[in-house]
Amino acid sequence: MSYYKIENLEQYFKHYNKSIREPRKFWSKIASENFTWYQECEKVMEFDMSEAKIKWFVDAKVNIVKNCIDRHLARKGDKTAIIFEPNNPNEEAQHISYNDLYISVSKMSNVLREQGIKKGDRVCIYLPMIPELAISVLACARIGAIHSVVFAGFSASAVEARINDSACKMVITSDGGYRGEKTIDLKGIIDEALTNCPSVEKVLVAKRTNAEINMKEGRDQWLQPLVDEASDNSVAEIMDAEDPLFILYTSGSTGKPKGMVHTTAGYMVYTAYTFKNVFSYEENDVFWCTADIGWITGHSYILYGPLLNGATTVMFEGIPSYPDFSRFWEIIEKHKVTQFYTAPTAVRALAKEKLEYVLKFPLKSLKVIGSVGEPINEEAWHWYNDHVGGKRCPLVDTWWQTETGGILISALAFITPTKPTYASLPLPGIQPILMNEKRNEIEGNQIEGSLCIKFPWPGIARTIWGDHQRYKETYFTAFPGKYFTGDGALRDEVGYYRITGRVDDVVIVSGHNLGTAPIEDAINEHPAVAESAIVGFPHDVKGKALYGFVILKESGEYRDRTNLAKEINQHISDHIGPIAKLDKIQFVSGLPKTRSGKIMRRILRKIAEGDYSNFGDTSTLLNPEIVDEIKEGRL
Ligand code: 6R9
Repeated sequence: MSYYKIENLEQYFKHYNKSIREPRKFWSKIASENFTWYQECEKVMEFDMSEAKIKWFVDAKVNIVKNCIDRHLARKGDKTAIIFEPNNPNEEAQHISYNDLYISVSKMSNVLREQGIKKGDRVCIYLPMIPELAISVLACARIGAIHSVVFAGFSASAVEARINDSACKMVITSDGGYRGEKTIDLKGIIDEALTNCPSVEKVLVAKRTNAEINMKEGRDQWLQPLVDEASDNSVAEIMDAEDPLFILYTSGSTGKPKGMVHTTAGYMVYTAYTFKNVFSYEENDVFWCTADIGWITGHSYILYGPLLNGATTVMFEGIPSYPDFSRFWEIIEKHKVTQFYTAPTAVRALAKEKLEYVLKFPLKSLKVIGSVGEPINEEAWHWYNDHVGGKRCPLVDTWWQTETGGILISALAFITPTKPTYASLPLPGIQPILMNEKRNEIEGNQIEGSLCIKFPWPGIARTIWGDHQRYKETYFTAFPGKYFTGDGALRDEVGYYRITGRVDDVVIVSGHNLGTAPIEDAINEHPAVAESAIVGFPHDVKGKALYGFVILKESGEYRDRTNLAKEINQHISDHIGPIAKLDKIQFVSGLPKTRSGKIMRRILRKIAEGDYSNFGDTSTLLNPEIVDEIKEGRL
């Protein structure tokens, strides 16, 4: 019996039980039957959760790109691997076949080698959603270089911090990027970032907007001439199962971003398996995930998961509102998309517009629709299900994280009955548990608690780049020996999970994880600011928006508060990126703090929400009087 594809609900339970009783047998069979290995593993797994040490497919040898591309060539070399849909609908879409992709990636990998990149070197990729982005990622993986894709909406100082954290040797960027009607000066941002990045030796620049840019002699080169010259014969590097594949940064509870490290074999097996089962991908389907490859969703479900399954995957450069609000639906129609995977924030934004935008298109090609990034509220769920899915496509609400590599809790299309706002059941291999405040597991159903996972799965991140101690402390110490997700969840009467949101200092704005600490650090650097605290509050499109409480320095120099608020937002935009701007800023004379000096954010959250009903226990506050002041001054 093969475990790779689950065919029905009964089989799901069977596979699930097998994966829990005999995880090693379960995953080794999947790994061995569905991938090409230079050498299979000696031992399926090894772990010590209290030390946060996890290994999968120990001593196996593999190259993920051989599995994404080379092994498909004999049977489907002419099949489209990537459909590139440009920002401007009048520019022709590109259909990149598996043969084309093989050649482009091979050439690019030789360019990297010629420029001195070797196995284990870090390469920062700061590109818009153009084919060069996919090709660069895969070229790194082909030669064993560790890619660190930085979302091309991050500011110079955010890129700089990420480049320096992992000492990248090279940056791959472009002369610019298109975003709706705007163009973005990516090379200018890189130039600014690189004034302070000693590790970077080379910058390769793809052409996209033909903008005038500076090329620094000895450092910067145009990519295309190098690719034209390069050979398309590139031997893939033989990688150890646990060699790092990539680093991807995510926000944390301190100002420093966490470079999550994913390794080769476990990530490969897990993304391929989850892609196949959650979306029920069949040959000839056209899969479209609207995320950016700068986020984990793009890594796992635009590139690796689909390509590992020999699928056709759509890569869209633009935004849902350009040239108008029907762009997504037009693209589905144009490319006959069968699986569509997007974020609740996009659904809510589109649901606000006239219904004609979506009703104009029959969307008959669609078979499955998916949601990811944050909890999907009931209203958005129904709008998406009724108007996009036509009430006939299963809506899979997929819960997972940068750290988990792939989807952990989700319905499987056509198999698991869906329930609005519920991610539903864990995938095989995943053992979710809910913990109470006393740090004990709460058993049974109809309960709510902090969501932990009690046994490793192949796709889990292995460490934080350069800081294993932080990895251990962030994920494995709150509930010793368990992986703590940072999310709260409830389990209903039949065992379905509903994710209720973050229980830590991360706010999800339009599907982007924003740690409050780095934003506070950025605000506090403004010369007028003494201290600040950020919380999330409900927003009908973004899900959550940011509310900042700011204490000014005494000097009194800054009397024009409207301007000051603008300056603070500009400061955030420069330090982190426009996504982290505050929707509301309230100037206060103090913040509610405990005797140990911790800001009591739960009170600020309630004030930001306009809910003064129950502040809970405030007896540990050092300055309870401040609560009334803030409440009365609420904007
Ligand atoms: C894949 C991704 C992770 C956080 C996660 C949770 C939230 C993601 C969700 C969801 C409810 C879903 N989240 N999917 N919450 N339902 N279907 O988004 O990774 O950017 O690291 O964010 O996103 O709070 O902890 P990442």
